[in-house]
Parts: sequence; structure tokens; C-alpha cells
Amino acid sequence: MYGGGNTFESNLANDHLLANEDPALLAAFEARIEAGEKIEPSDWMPALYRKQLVRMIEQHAHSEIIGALPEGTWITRAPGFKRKLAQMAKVQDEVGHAQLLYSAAETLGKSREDMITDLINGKSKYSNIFNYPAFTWADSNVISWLVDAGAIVNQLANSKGSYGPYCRALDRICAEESFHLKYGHDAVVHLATGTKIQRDMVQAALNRWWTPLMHFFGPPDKMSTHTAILVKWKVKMATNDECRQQFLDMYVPKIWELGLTLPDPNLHKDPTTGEWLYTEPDWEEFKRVINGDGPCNAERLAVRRTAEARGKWVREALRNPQAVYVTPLA
Ligand code: FAQ
Repeated sequence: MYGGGNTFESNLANDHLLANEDPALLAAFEARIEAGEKIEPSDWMPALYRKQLVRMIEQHAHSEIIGALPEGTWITRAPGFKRKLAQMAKVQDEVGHAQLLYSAAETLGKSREDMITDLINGKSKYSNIFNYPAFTWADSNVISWLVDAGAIVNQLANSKGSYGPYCRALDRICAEESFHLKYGHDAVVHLATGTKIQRDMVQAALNRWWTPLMHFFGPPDKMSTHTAILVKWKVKMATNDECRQQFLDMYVPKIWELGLTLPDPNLHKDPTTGEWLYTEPDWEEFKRVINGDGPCNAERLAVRRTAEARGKWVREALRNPQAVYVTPLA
């Protein structure tokens, strides 16, 4: 439904991949998944499992590297030395997560160069949420608290999944994200319990980020293209709606506790079912943003392109150190 290309054609291609598999090998693979075994890079796997993992891990890696940008712009403007140090360390961690994830995706046969090329050419997706601007320090704090919180909900579940290298990367990432979450919570509490100007600033930030946060977990299950097969093969250990519900359950009470409000008058927990009810966020906006037409998509990719161009000489020097020595200084 929300794929970049023609979803009908891509589903047909996926069906075709699956139909071409050896039924005995496929059955043995699915039995291993069912038994909770980890699949490792040298193990036999269906082409569609490989394709789905590359898509998902690559998008995740891009999200981490692009996700460093909105908070990165606040390093120089963070209020005070301690916040600046912590902000810098967090941004550095996010870039490190991208490295772990690119390495995990490489085990499936796609090179890092190809992944980066697909990112900067706009072919690959990355998380919707990083295409919005962090106007104020409070925006940056809301990202550190609630985007990291959402990321942990999703990643903690998936770290128990079936593909060994991805799960091991997620274990390491979640440990660091938990620390980010504490940092973000502390920063939001500081503003929410501060002066009126600080409280207004954090409330305005929360209002701005609520829709992108609701989008963050992906389209509703009934509209999701990939959930069924990914859940079956234990790549996704919770559906998009399950993650969204868990996030609401864990964080809405904490937000309300701080005297902050959320910009959805229908948001409440159904006392009978225990399920959170809310106004559906604008899914057309989500579709536009993930397909390249969000407020900051062009800016984010421009930064990555510049980084890629500036780093070219380093990559060339690593590939061919001799050439660097013989090049006369300009
Ligand atoms: N943004 O069929 P589904 C972080 C696309 S890391 C953009 O439901 P799926 C750390 C989807 O790709 C954040 N696109 O897809 C941090 C597909 O398009 P395609 C990233 C989205 O894969 C914190 C189409 O819609 N986390 O934040 C999004 O089953 C703070 C159909 O959707 C991960 O990547 C979206 N939100 O479920 C860093 C975790 N949602 O490929 C810095 C791993 C959906 O057909 C600061 N990924 N789409 O063209 C996942 O768990 C899954 O891929 C989902 C989407 C849940 C994101």
C-alpha cells in the first residue's frame, strides 16, 4: 500500500520468488524458524527472506545515519557543557548504529557502497520521522526521548527475531538507545518543570512531533505490505499496530504526568479492551514523506551527498594508499 514502487507488481515479484523455491528446503527453513533457531549468513535461506531483510536492515541503517542530523544541528547550540557533551555522544552513537546495521546488511550480499548510492539517489527509504525539522532545543529533546522510545519498542521486539547478525546488532543498539531515552526524558522533564517559556516550548514541540511519531511505527496492519511474511519468518516480532499500542501504553501516561497534553482529543485507553483509541494520523502525509516529499527530505539527502563527496579522497586513499603518496601536493 505504501511502497515506493508499484505494490501490486512488487507483491507479484515476491510471490514469484517464493514459488520458485525448492519446497523441501523451504519447509526445513520454516521448521528452523518455528523452532526459534537463528539463521546465519552461510545458511540456506529463501531469496525472499534475503530480499526482505536487506530492504528492512538497509532502511534501518539509513534511518540511523539520517537520524543523526536533526539532533546533530543542536550540538553547538545545546544549553550548557553537560548537555552538549551528552548530545554529542548520542549523535555519535546513532552513526555507530548505522555502521553496525550496514555490516549486518552486507552479510546478505549487498555492498555498503550500493546501499549508500541508493540512499543518496533517493531510491531507498528511511524513517519518515527524520524528515521533519528540529526548530527548537525542545524538538531535539522530544526526539531524544520519544523517538528513541519508539525505536526501542520496535527493536527490542525484533532483537529476538530469526536473523542472527541483525539480532546481535539490535542487542547492542538497544543498550545504547536505553541510555538515550533516559537522557531525553531528563531533558524533557527539565523543560516541563521549568519556566512558562520552557513549558510552552516543550508543549509546542510535542504538538509538532505527535503525528510523525504515530506514523513512525508504519501503516496500520491492515494496510501494511510486508508485515504478514515478516511476522511469519520472525523478522518482525510485533506488528506495526502492536508496537504503536505498546508505545502509547508506556509513554502517554508519562507525558500526561508531566502536565503536558497531546494534540488528539480522541486519545484514550478503552477501559474494557485495554486498547488505546486515537484519531488516525494523516496517512497521505506519511505516504508523501516516505516517498521523498517531506519538509526536510531534500535537505537531509543533500547533507549525505556532501558527506559522501567530501569523504571520497579518504575512501580512495584506503583503497590505494600508494596513489596518495605519489600525488603532488597542490
Ligand atoms: N518510515 O509493509 P510496511 C531510530 C514503508 S531507527 C519510512 O508496514 P515493514 C533510531 C516500508 O518501508 C528508526 N517508511 O513495512 C534513532 C514499506 O515501503 P517499501 C527506524 C516506512 O517493513 C532514534 C511501506 O512503508 N527503525 O529511530 C515507515 O513491514 C533517534 C509499507 O510498510 C527501523 O527501521 C516509516 N516509519 O514495517 C536514530 C526498524 N513505515 O520498503 C536517531 C526496522 C513503513 O515497500 C535519533 N524496521 N514504511 O518501499 C521495521 O521494523 C519495519 O521496517 C517498519 C515498517 C516497522 C519500520
